[in-house]
Amino acid sequence: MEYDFPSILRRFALEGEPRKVEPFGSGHIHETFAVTNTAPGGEVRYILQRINKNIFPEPEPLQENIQRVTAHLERKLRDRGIPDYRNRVLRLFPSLDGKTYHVDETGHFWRVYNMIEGGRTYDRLENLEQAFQAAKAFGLFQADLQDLPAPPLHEILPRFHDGPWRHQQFKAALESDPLNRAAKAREEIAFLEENAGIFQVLPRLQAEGKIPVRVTHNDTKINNVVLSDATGEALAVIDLDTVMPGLSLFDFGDIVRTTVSNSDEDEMDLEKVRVDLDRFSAVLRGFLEGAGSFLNETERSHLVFSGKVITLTIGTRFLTDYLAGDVYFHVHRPDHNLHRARTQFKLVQSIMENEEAMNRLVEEV
Ligand code: GN1
Ligand code: MG
Repeated sequence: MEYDFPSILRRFALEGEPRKVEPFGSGHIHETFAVTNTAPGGEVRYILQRINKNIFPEPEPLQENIQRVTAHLERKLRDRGIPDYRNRVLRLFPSLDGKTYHVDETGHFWRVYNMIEGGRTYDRLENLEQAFQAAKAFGLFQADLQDLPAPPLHEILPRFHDGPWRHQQFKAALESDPLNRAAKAREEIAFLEENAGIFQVLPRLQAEGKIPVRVTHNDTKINNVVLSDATGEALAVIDLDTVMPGLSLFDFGDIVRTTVSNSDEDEMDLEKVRVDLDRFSAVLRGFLEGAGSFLNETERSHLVFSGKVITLTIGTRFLTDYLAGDVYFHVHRPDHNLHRARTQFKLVQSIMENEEAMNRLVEEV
């Protein structure tokens, strides 16, 4: 897609003049670009995003959430005396009409963030230290938002991690099977139907008042944290569209999903998709270092379970989107969403096989 970047960028109050705009990152939802501006003091880089309005039709509540969350985080970092605190958090740049976004002639909306400098994201982690640091960053992120002042954040994507609801959506897609794809996904469909009982557990505990709703990130895939090139520590947690009220466990679960196997989300060689206990131990220790102080007993005892249920949930969403015709997640090859679902389900299987050993690790920390 071709965009008139200069005219879009002119709508925002930025330093200098645009020199270069390039596609950036590996997100499945928005279109993301790195912008390099030439300014009197040197080059300044920004992140420009065109929001996927099929998924986020309303800019106001979305941007309001992000503005509140980032301002809160920035204040905390500053009060802790962190010298480069402005590079440790995403900051929204205002548009010329004083909003945190700009709507173009086609009705799409755009936003601009600072580029987190001196680090990068990883779709697949390279070592245990990275796993520890990334998980710790997500734990601290939750900790820092525990005292976000009222009112509650908008529920931007209602029922986002609601497993029973995701299962219903899957059944509806299977029922209509508009592209006759179900035949190709028979094994995955069978796996899901066999294991759908898993979805009932957390909603029940929540209804019984055993698991509280907190402010959570809700998309803690490992490439949503920027790690420093120099020190390896986390610089900032990014991708804040789904920060809203949620269960802490879902955040830990998605960390588990995207770290414990040394393989990609769409890995074709299923042999490679399996739990590495050292990786699990690293993310467990990291997350608890950040969030350990406020998790209750029920949350602690479901940490391993959360990895299983969120992996099943995201796998269900990939499978549903495959059946529906790839209408939600960007795809880059034929049957991509089916491959993603298959990989998730293989990982669920591996978590089940390692569940006892993983739970022992939880008891040990
Ligand atoms: C999407 O935006 P991105 O690519 O970080 C999705 C997550 C899924 C993830 C799977 C708003 O995350 O829920 O877990 O893909 N985000 C949204 O890779 O649906
Ligand atoms: Mg992302």
